[in-house]
Amino acid sequence: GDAKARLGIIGVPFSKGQGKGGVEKAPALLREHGLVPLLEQVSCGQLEVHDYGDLQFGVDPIPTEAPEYSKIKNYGEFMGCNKALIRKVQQLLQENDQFLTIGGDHAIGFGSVAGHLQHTPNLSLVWVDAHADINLHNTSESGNIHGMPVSFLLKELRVFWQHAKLEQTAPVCLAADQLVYIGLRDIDPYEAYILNKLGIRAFAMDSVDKYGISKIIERTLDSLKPQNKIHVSFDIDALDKAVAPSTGTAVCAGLTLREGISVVEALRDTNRVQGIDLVELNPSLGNEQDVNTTIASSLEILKSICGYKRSGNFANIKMDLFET
Ligand code: 4U7
Ligand code: MN
Ligand code: MN
Ligand code: MN
Repeated sequence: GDAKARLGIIGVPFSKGQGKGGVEKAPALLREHGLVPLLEQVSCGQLEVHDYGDLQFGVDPIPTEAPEYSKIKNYGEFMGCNKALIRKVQQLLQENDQFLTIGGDHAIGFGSVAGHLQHTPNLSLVWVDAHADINLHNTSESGNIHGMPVSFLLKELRVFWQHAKLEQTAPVCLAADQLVYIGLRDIDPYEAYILNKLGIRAFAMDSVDKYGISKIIERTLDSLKPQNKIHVSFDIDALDKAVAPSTGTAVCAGLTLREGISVVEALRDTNRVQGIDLVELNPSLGNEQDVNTTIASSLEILKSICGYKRSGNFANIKMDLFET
């Protein structure tokens, strides 16, 4: 119909999931670079963008009955922020057709997806990242919780987070067969074990090289239940360092910008993408040119998810040049 679709945006200036400051500045910076009008333009007026500003959040207590949780850095900050985000995402989905969460580090992937699941239990998750972010408190070498959000989401891994009281915070889980990874190239040994044990579809960069991105996209779409909505969690470090240098855990030999765009275009064209995260852009890292390059790549990815067509778009023009 003629009704415009509504996109709600929430900034989440959270940086405690890892050790490097600066990632909390990304939401304000992307707004300064015209994020909102840009997304309205690319959709040729078919998308109404509503910016909800930045999330406000506090700190949760660390469960005293689980001393091992103090090994995780900033667990209380993580839970405080994600509880607020879980509530906010449900509000965004009540008031909009789609939502975009701008990080912040990837620790917020937990709250963004958990809030989405709460509104829409029939959900598939595409995690575009150099990393699997599926560590448990007892497998993480770094203790950085931005390397763990996926493990809080999966039904099969709930047993490892007994003291997190996830049945209260995030009662709806994701099933491992509705998770697909694209872009992986830095997986910790225990993460590899978990992926293997749960049979999770993980298209690492060697698969991208072997089969080409279009085959990977095809296989990704094949594995998502057709009746499900889709959440795309895009860690900017999925992209190659050449196009996304300003990020906290950059890894060489990543997706080209074109491969990243192809992935999100294909997902967008399903018309089932309901939630999006863009995380890990850190403007305090690298020189001015690095920062500008990473901002530009982030905006290209978001443009494409929100409807920009490289092949051109005349769907919404009013005038017929050829009428007689
Ligand atoms: B990101 C790491 F050890 N796996 O757990 C860890 F390699 O959100 C990296 O994808 C995590 O950027 C990266 O600390 C988290 C490490
Ligand atoms: Mn709704
Ligand atoms: Mn990540
Ligand atoms: Mn990453």
